Amino acid sequence: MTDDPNPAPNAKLVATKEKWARDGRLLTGHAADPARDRLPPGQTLVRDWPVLDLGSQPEVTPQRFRLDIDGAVRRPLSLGLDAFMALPQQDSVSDMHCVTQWSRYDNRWRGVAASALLAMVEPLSSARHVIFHSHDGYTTNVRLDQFDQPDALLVHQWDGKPIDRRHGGPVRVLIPRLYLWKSAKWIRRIELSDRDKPGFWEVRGYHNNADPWQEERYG
Ligand SMILES: Nc1nc2c(c(=O)[nH]1)N[C@H]1C(S)=C(S)[C@@H](COP(=O)(O)O)O[C@H]1N2
Ligand SMILES: [Mo]
Repeated sequence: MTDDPNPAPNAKLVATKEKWARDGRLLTGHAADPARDRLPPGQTLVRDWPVLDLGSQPEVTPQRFRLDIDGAVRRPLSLGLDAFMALPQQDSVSDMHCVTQWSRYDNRWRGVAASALLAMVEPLSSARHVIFHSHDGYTTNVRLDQFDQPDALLVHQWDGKPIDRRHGGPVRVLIPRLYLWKSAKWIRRIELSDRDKPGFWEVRGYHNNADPWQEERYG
């Protein structure tokens, strides 16, 4: 599923972020209402788009690209890049909120709606959770109802251009109403499950639910 050899995550970066979780860095103690407050508590607006990863940026060529959607589904799906691009496309504008503090407004995306992919695989009635698996060995988890939202997409364009390798191209997950660590870059596999499976940051002190307006940074 992942690149072989799978590079070890940057130990110093991981240790720093684990310490932030222990310290409760950036917590204001005030929840906010997304309908009134566009900027979640403790966040700072940026104009550029920072790059965050575990220390490797896998090269996923069009030939290597494959997206599997499997687990608790009636019709597992495995798509090459051409088949993925041939699916109905959706344009969307949304904000990004990273737990390390930055937010970026009005990102223009193009991709395939999560709801369209879910309709194709037909989740079993017992499916409650989604686990994303990426080419760099990264994993992250959300509830199925958090993924099955109109603004959740598998994106391949940002601002009218292909998403570059640093930002998880050719195809990454985008779930704009959760902290950005839930949006897996270099996506390889989407696993549906009856059971929750906390991912890379979720087992290292980061919140399972990750709602920025509730300051669900750590937990
Ligand atoms: N595969 C993969 N996806 C990932 C990560 C990662 O290290 N590997 N980092 C996460 C984190 S912590 C953040 S903040 C965002 C950063 O996305 P960006 O580099 O495009 O800003 O990607 C998320 N998705
Ligand atoms: Mo992050």
